[in-house]
Amino acid sequence: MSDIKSIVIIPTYNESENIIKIIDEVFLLKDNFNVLVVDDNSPDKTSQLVEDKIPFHKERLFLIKREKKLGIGPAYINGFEWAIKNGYENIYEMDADFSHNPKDLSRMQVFLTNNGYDVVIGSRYKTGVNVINWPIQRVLISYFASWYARSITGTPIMDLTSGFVGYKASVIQEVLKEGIMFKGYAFQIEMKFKAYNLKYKLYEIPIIFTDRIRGESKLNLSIIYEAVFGLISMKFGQVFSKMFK
Ligand SMILES: Nc1nc2c(ncn2[C@@H]2O[C@H](COP(=O)(O)OP(=O)(O)OP(=O)(O)O)[C@@H](O)[C@H]2O)c(=O)[nH]1
Ligand SMILES: [Mg+2]
Repeated sequence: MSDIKSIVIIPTYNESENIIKIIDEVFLLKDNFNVLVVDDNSPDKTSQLVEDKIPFHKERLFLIKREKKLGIGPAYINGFEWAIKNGYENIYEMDADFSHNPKDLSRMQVFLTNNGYDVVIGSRYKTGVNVINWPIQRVLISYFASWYARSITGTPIMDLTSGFVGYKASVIQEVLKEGIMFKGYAFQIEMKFKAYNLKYKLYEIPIIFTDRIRGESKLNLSIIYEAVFGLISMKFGQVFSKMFK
């Protein structure tokens, strides 16, 4: 069991079919992870399920309720600020839909705690393509997105869009100081890009990613546009700021 104060942040929008099961799986791990759910007023009452569970896991389970669906980026930023204020040292991001296997958190914890890394990424593309049940078009789009993000930003990470990541709190603090511009899943690229540019040590561990079985995807075109065009302007921003330093 690890003494490092660690928390898993799970953003949710309509995850009533998954949220209780995934919290239970995290609590079964030996590592003593706490859980913070950040819900954007899900119409399916995801937050009510969490509220009903909190009395059974006082001091381990927490909930932030936001007014409306404002994107995964701002949800995580709220969660990060809360986790830092409450003294967590290792802070994890994980989806609610079981695409990420909670058991991998224990493997990630080893790298973040004992092996001297600052950021540990659960990577679908570290060793080939480890994706289960995604239609081939989806795999190709995701793989291409990762290649595109790597080429534009110059960040040497195979799975830049991964949303299964552990950060040391100090990394998040420094990255937040730089400011985060993206709201959709480009947010995941931006976090890693900024941590890399701040010279933190990033490490990818291979994970097997499984498509969601329950609930619906929230991926839409505006999230994709933000990533495709936003990354170019983010990279330009970095190049210009270096020139005028
Ligand atoms: N709080 C909050 N959570 C969100 C929002 N959008 C997505 N999420 C959550 O973020 C996680 C990832 O979203 P998904 O819908 O699984 O997105 P995805 O993984 O790209 O798409 P699929 O796996 O194909 O369903 C899930 O836990 C969602 O419930 C949002 O606007 N606000
Ligand atoms: Mg998903």
